[in-house]
This record gives sequence, structure tokens and C-alpha cells, in this order.
Amino acid sequence: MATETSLNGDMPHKRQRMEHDNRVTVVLGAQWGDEGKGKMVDLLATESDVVCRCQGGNNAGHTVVVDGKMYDFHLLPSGLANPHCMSVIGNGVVVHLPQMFDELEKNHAKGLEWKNRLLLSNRAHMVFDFHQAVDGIQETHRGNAFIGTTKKGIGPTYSSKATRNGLRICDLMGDFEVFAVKLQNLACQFQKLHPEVEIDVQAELDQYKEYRERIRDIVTDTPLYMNEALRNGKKVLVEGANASMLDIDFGTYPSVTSSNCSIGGVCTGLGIPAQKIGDVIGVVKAYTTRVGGGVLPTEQLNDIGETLQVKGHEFGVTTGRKRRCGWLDTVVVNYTNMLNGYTCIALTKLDILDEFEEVKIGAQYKINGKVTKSFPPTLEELAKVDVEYVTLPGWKKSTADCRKFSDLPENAQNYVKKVEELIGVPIKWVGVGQDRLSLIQLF
Ligand code: 2SA
Ligand code: GDP
Ligand code: MG
Repeated sequence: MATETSLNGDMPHKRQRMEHDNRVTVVLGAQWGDEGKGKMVDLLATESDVVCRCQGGNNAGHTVVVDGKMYDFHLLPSGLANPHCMSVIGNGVVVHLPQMFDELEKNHAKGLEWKNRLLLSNRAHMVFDFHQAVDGIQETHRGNAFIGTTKKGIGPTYSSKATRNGLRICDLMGDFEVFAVKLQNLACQFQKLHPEVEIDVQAELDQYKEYRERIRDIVTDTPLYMNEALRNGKKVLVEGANASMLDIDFGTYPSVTSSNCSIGGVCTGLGIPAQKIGDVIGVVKAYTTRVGGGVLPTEQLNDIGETLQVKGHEFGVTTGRKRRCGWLDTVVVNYTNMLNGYTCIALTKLDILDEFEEVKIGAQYKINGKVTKSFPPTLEELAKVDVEYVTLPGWKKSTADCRKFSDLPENAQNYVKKVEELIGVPIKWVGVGQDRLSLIQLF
């Protein structure tokens, strides 16, 4: 009897475990963005069947360099650079259809074939021109407290979603008359709040009637697609956009974007259960950058910051803005690791530190002489922290051609080891250049 019970109990359990064995790999930015996620996604996409975006919109800017050709992706998953992958724009993403087609066409002109390789969630919310116009107006009204948004309409569109006035792709694909009324209502509300915005609803409707036909073949029930793909053993890769310190809940609010850029956004933005998440790769730049406003504790407003900015070509991929630069801050990385649970780290752009006499790593924060365990929740508190640094000797040698850990100069090895020690997560890759191949894999 005992054997029978245990056998009966065992079978479904085993079956369930087998189903869960195929898990998604997630790539997340561990700082304020532009860590080099695009390059990592491109590399991992070579072993993936499906690459997905789960949050954000075309505010993201992911650069991928393959065979000397540079692609920049904004809304589209970077996996599109890999001809064997399906790309999915999940329900958590906000989509400006005209700009999505511009991006597709721009990449197509570079030789990228996307037909039959892109899916768009029927539940994704749409960004309209007036969302983008209002994004700009809101920034002007913020005065000195500006966020420095990309003006892609991200905040206003997620606001429409949260106030439940938003329009989704499924609305566009349904009865067009119903869609027209909904768009008219939404436009009316925006017009009342922002009389200075010009909205030509009829022109929008004419345009969207065409877009509805253009997207017909790519619109799908993405949660269903994702879960079937996983059940069928497909290898799924999720490309985080923006980064954890820009997360609306956990980032440096209000200098954040309007979506969950940390691990939670993967489940809500794709409709996959939490237990389907496997490896979580934290992408960490060997120094820190951010674009837009907000406190940056390790920022170097001096020659060091200037060298990092110039040598690292730190310009926004979407807006061309100069990125602010400073030393690596492991308090930030430890905080985002606590939230995301990285299973390994990709440490990028080590080569940009090649010429420094000495390199510093932010190791802890003190407020009024006391070490802070809790990451400061307000910009005001964050502005008060004193960063304690670990200083290491530089290596003053190019790392660009290193392909094995042992190829790195000893001081560069020591730097990587110190970072690993401070973060407490194994470093699996070290980036030493823009190209897909400019990478050292440690295990
Ligand atoms: P938004 O437009 O509402 O999401 O802006 C809110 C804040 O989020 C920041 N943000 C970014 N930070 C880094 N990189 C981003 N993508 C582009 C890139 C940025 C660019 O890859 O370079 O080209 O300037 C990105 N997107 C949003 C933004 O600076 C605000 O602080
Ligand atoms: P993402 O938003 O995280 O995808 O990063 P971006 O593409 O906005 O910015 C990262 C920049 O650094 C891009 O221009 C990449 O091509 C480049 N990059 C990525 N990894 C490395 C690296 O290891 N070394 C160097 N020199 N550049 C890198
Ligand atoms: Mg970027």
C-alpha cells in the first residue's frame, strides 16, 4: 500500500518536473542601462530559438556589431540579428507602430531579413504621437527636476495603461469602429489635459487602418506562444531593456522609466510562470553610466569621467545624448542582484579601463559615517551617501586581443577577481571590445 501511494504520488511530480526543465534565460541590465545587453543577447541568440522583449518601448537602444556591421535596436529584440531566431514583442512592451516599421525598414536596408521572424503581442499597448508629444511637454513642466526622458512616449503610454484608457493591439485588430471611438476618447482626454497638443484623430485613424493590415500576420497571443514554445523544448531568451536602476518600483524614483526592468517584468510582460525562469545573467559595465537626470553616486565630474565617456563612446543610442560616467558601483550591483538573483555576470567594457594608472570600485555607502545596508529610496538620501572605494593598480596595456582569462594582464585579472569578490556572483564573461567575438568566457 505504501509503495502504491508513493508510486502514484511520484509520477505526476516527475512529469511536472520534466515540463519545468526547459527554462528561459534572462539578460538584465544591472546598472542604469547601456551595459552592453544587446551584445550579450546577440551572442546568446546564436543558441536560442526565441528572443523576446518584455517591457519598455523604443526608448531602449541596444547596439549589436556582427561581422563589422552595426545594428541598433530600439523596440525590436536584438535577437533579430540572428537569422535562426524568432523574435517576440511581449504584452508588457509599449509599441509605436510607425516607428516599429521605421526600425524594421532601417535594418532591412542593412540586409536584415525579418519576414516570418517577428511576433507582436495582441495585448501590447500602443504608443500614439500624442503620447510622445505629452512626454516632451511633461519634461518641460518639470523644470530643474526633469527626468531626461527619451521622449518616446513611454511614461504617458504606461499611464494610459494604468488608468485603463490605453489601447492595445487587439483593439486595433478588432472592430475598427469600436477602435475609432476608443481612440477618439483617449485623444479627447489628452486634449483636455494638454490643450497645446495638436491631435488629428482622423489622420491617425487613416494611418492605423493601414497599419492594421501590415501587422495582421505578426499579431499573436504571445503568452500562449511562449508557453507552447517552452513546452516544445524551444530555447527562449529574454532581453531586458533599460535596466534595474531604472525600474519604476526599485530604481532611483522618480528618475526611472515607467516599466519593471527587473526580473518581475519578465513574468508580467510575457505571461510566463516564475518557475520557468532559469539563468538570470546580470550585465555589468566595468564602470557606471547613466543618461538623463538623477543622482549617480560614483559619477566623476572630472578627467576620469571625461576619459570614460570619450573612450567608451558613451552616447545614447536613441537620443545621441552624452552619458554621465563614473567608477563601477558594486553597492548598486549588489542591490540589483538582491532583486534579480543573478546566476552569473557578464562584465563588459573592461577594455575601456586599459589606460588608467589606477582603477576604483565603489564598495560601500556610508551616511553620517554609518554603512548603509538598505539602498536609499529617495534621490535626496542617495545624494548624501559617501562612497567608499577600493583602489587597484591599473594595467596600462590593451586587453582588446585577449580571448582567455590568462591573456589578461595580471592587474586586469585582479580587477575582475575583486569585482567578483565584491558582488559574490561568478563572472562568466568579460567584454574587451564591441564585436561579438571580443569576449572572454571564463567557464
Ligand atoms: P523614458 O524615456 O521615460 O524611458 O526615460 C526615463 C528615464 O530612463 C532613462 N532611459 C535610458 N537610460 C539608458 N539608456 C536608454 N536607452 C537609450 C540608449 C537612451 C538614449 O540605449 O542609449 O539614447 O538616450 C534609456 N531609455 C530610458 C532615461 O534617460 C530617463 O532617465
Ligand atoms: P545596451 O543598452 O545595454 O544594449 O547597451 P548599448 O548598446 O546602449 O551600449 C553599449 C555600447 O558598448 C555599445 O556601443 C556596444 O557595442 C558597446 N560594447 C558592448 N560590450 C563592449 C565591450 O566589452 N567593449 C567595448 N569597447 N564596447 C562594448
Ligand atoms: Mg542602450
